[in-house]
Amino acid sequence: GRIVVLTGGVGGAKLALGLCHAVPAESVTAIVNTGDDFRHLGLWISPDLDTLLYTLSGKSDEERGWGRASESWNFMAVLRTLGGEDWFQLGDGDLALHVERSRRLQAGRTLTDVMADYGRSWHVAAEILPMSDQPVATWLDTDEGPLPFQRYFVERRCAPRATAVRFDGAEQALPGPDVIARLTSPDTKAILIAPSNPYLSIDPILAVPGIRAALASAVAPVVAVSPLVGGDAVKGPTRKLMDELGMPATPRAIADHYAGIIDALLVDERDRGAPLPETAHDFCDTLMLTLDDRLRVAHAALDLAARTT
Ligand code: FO1
Ligand code: CA
Repeated sequence: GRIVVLTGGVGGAKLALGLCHAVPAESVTAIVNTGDDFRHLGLWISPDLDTLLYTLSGKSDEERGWGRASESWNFMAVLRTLGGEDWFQLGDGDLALHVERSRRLQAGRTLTDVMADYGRSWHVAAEILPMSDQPVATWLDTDEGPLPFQRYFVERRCAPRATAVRFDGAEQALPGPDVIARLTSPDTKAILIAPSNPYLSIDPILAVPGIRAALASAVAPVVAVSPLVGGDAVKGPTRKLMDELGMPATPRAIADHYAGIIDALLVDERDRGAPLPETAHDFCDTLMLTLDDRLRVAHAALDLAARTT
């Protein structure tokens, strides 16, 4: 059977890699957030798709959490001497990916197509599906005004106070060509929601018309892995954002956020004492530092799914 995982950036890629070792990698489908995508220096950048591609092909920089390992930065260095925009770092190898993707998109190919080709080129057995081939852009309303995601996240380092998150273009977007089929196929044995930021990484996927309904009506059990470890986010602004949007950083709040979609929540064992979901849940050490950790979390999520059917 197929295992489907909804994912954003780093945390999701780690779980996806664990899944590819827990079950045959060719039976894994990742449905990936593209709300972080943006046009920069004339190029189309897809950070979450690329993080997954780099992770599953063994090319990711584990320490930095994005981009390629052993990257060189000549392009950025020269760009800086010309007074070019340097708030968003593009490594030389990474740049090749963006240039070639932009060329193919310009020539009329779809993002789904391009990512499938990239996966084949780099021998990634798992299927990497963009949530949509139409542009959807995550914006944050903040005390400094509205900011596009990368300006908020990278340039402003999440410093502005957020009041709302929006997904521009979501209403007009269609799910990627195979997205609904993978979610609703009788061959799909489990659907996982990665421990990515619910507001910034998973909500954009759910905002694409048809995806939320497909999850709610899916035959396969839907299990989310809580992004909280001991009441805090492992990385990124999850916790700060939850505070600002007035949501307590508890497993119960995560489960409530996914109400109507998930059948069970995998909770970090450090959060045993926190307010827990009233619905099905289980515990596991969800911190994913090593490949063994990723495998353990993947197995725990799949086990919980199997018990939830
Ligand atoms: N994150 C940063 O904090 N600074 C950067 O300069 C940066 C560049 C970058 C380039 C390509 C890419 O695929 C990702 C990049 N990221 C960078 C990470 C990325 O913007 C975010 O971490 C994700 O969008 C969040 O999921
Ligand atoms: Ca269901």
